[in-house]
Amino acid sequence: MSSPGRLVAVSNRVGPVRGAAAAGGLAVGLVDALRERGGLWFGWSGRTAPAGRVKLHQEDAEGVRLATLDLTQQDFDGYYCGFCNNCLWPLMHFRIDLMRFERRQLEAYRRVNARFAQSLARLLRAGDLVWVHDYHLIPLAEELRRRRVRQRIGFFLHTPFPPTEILSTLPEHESLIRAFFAYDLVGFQTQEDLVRFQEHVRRACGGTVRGDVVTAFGRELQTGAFPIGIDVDQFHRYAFTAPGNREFARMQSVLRGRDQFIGVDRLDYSKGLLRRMDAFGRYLEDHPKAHGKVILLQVAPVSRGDLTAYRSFRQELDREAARVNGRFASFDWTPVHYLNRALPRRTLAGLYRASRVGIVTPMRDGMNLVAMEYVAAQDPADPGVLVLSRFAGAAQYLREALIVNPYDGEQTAATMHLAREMRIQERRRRHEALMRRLRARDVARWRRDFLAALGEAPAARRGSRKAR
Ligand code: GDG
Repeated sequence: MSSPGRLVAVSNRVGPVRGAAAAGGLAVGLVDALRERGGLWFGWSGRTAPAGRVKLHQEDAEGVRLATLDLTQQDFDGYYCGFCNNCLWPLMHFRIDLMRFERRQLEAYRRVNARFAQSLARLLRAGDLVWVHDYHLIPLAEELRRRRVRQRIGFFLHTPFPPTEILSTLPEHESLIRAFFAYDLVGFQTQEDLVRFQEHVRRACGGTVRGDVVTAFGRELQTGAFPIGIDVDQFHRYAFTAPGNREFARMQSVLRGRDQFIGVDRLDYSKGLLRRMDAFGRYLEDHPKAHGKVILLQVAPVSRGDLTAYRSFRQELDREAARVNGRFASFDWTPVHYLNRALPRRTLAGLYRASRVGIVTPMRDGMNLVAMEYVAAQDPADPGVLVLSRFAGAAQYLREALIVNPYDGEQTAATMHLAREMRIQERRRRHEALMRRLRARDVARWRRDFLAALGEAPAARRGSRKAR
């Protein structure tokens, strides 16, 4: 193959490029590749502007071009708050009880994707490889193709993909699924997600599946599972160098020999926070000897705080944390330490390291990077134990974690106990194995595998789209 073209990454939120590793999120996975190939990163500017004053902003940062577009308030409401986060997010996490569908919002979703495509199409060059991220932008390739973009376009879904019975509850789901077929490659977090997508196409769209090639709507689509990972060594360094190191030492002196359980999650109903809090209460109930000796530190920065579902969830969680504290606290011991602030990434690394048990119990999660960060931040000589929900994509890979069903409060509570009591030899054995798994599937491999598969997506299939 000739020298690779530019990488063009597209995601709802863009950047930062400087200090990307410390910022976390998608930037960790993308920035190196964008720098290497001299890339472009396109997305929403994070700002709203009146209709006539919506602008495309462009700047260069460390060899990467950032191009971001404003949204009108109406589009922000309909697209981001509406269809993306009030409809698609709950749907993708199997929460159709929380799903709110409005045609007006679907229209805003389509409109924003069309606007993105219109601006992006003008910035593309021949040979560019376009990589679109997540549920906000499913129709983007269709809109780009409409504007005669012929470059290879890949899509990666960061959330789970729901079963066909759940997906079919979304009015107009056919058009959403059809939109996937304008890509050259569609990637999922796990084999299970991939199979659910293929099953849906077979059962609901009359399509066929041969290996990883899915055919429907008169087109062939390459699909695959590309589990995302983290930069293992870098995160480990965060925990063992300043300021992570300092936070670790500070936490240890605060704990004074108490054991800490840690949870770190965006404040989102998919993360299982309510049931986790309840299971922790149950653990304390069942183990009076643990009173005064164990703390649950829950870091839960507010996310999508403007949405009603999130506001009421936050209130419920506040009550649940207060209930556990009210029931068990003594004048010199508060069992639940609950923060709604985001902490610097290096501080988090130090806190993970200081915690005997990592509690990662989402009800449903695409992958879950916190589980991996917790493992990477441990001291190999005296590592903590990871308790992990079977419904996180990460459970498919991190087999040596203590796997729980978060719907089973008794089991979760019993596993908290097991984790805390685990002997050093077993902790070391599990940790070593988990580190091997983390290294085998780190973020660099995720990126390499996806981009290689996209680069190899058969040209003939793209050519056959001319008929559209
Ligand atoms: C989506 C999918 C998939 C959290 N609190 C703070 C903070 N964080 C960081 C964590 C971690 C990241 O945010 C969260 O990643 P997750 O993977 O756990 O979850 P989502 O945000 O829901 O991510 C998920 C992921 O995309 C990647 O594909 O795994 O399934 O839902 O890195 O450390 N970071 C800082 N302060 C905090 O307080 N700095």
